[in-house]
Amino acid sequence: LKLQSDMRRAIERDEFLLYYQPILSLPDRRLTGFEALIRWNHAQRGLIPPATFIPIAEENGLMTDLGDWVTNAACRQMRAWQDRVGAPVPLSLSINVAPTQLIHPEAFPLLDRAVAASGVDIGRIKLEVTETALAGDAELLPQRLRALRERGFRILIDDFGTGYSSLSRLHRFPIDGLKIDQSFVKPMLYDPDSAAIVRTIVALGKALELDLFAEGVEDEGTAAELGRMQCDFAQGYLFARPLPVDAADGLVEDLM
Ligand code: G
Ligand code: G
Ligand code: MN
Ligand code: NA
Repeated sequence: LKLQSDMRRAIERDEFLLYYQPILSLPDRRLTGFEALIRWNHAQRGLIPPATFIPIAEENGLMTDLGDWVTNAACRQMRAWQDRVGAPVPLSLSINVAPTQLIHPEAFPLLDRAVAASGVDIGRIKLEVTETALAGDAELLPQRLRALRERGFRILIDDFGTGYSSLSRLHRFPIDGLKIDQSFVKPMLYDPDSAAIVRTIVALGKALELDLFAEGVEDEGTAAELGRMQCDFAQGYLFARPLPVDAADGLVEDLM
């Protein structure tokens, strides 16, 4: 496939960009941060979604380079917001990280450099790792996550509920929060089983003193019910789609 050779050049040519999806607190619906989501603005094909090119990056050993581009761009944006409003912004920034990126020998220096170069507070950066990534029995990933957390990054488990992490494994991972997968959140008002799963994940997370995030919130009723369940944060089309940076700029300015 031609995309794979294009991708190496695309990193150098800056054809990638980040969109930012707002994350709100419940029940008060205040803006608390953004999740950075990568897009590829391909010279011939236009905007390509990550589901198309992330697997190609993985298969071709480009995930670390691409991930490094994402971390640097996201941290730089956080710094730009800080400069724009003239103060550290009271927002967090979630960055999706692939397991290959974390297992790479240069993982720590690369992440440290991105944060140091931007001068943002490391405690505002949340690294999202999918639950599936934790399913293997390798010791390396938990070790890496522990070390990253000791450096000050926050760690969130993404797509929670879709993987196979046992409760004992979850307990061994040094994490700060769970992002409940959209597949349980979207149908929760009309499917009692999905509602029960969401309620149970919230209870589990609370018992482990974790922050709870609901993804894929598309309607008022769901947001209200999540608030009643004491889910802490929500994200979804009801509030905002992933936004181009200038739209996110507007939200940051409105905060101050
Ligand atoms: O934005 P969208 O819904 O199309 O994202 C699809 C998937 O791509 C999501 O599951 C998300 O985790 C993944 N993704 C988006 N941006 C990044 C990124 O910067 N790095 C990695 N590793 N995955 C990403
Ligand atoms: O990293 P993760 O798999 O969580 O990525 C979230 C993906 O879900 C993004 O690609 C984003 O565009 C998408 N998304 C975010 N909010 C909603 C929503 O309310 N409904 C749907 N269908 N997709 C959403
Ligand atoms: Mn995510
Ligand atoms: Na997710």
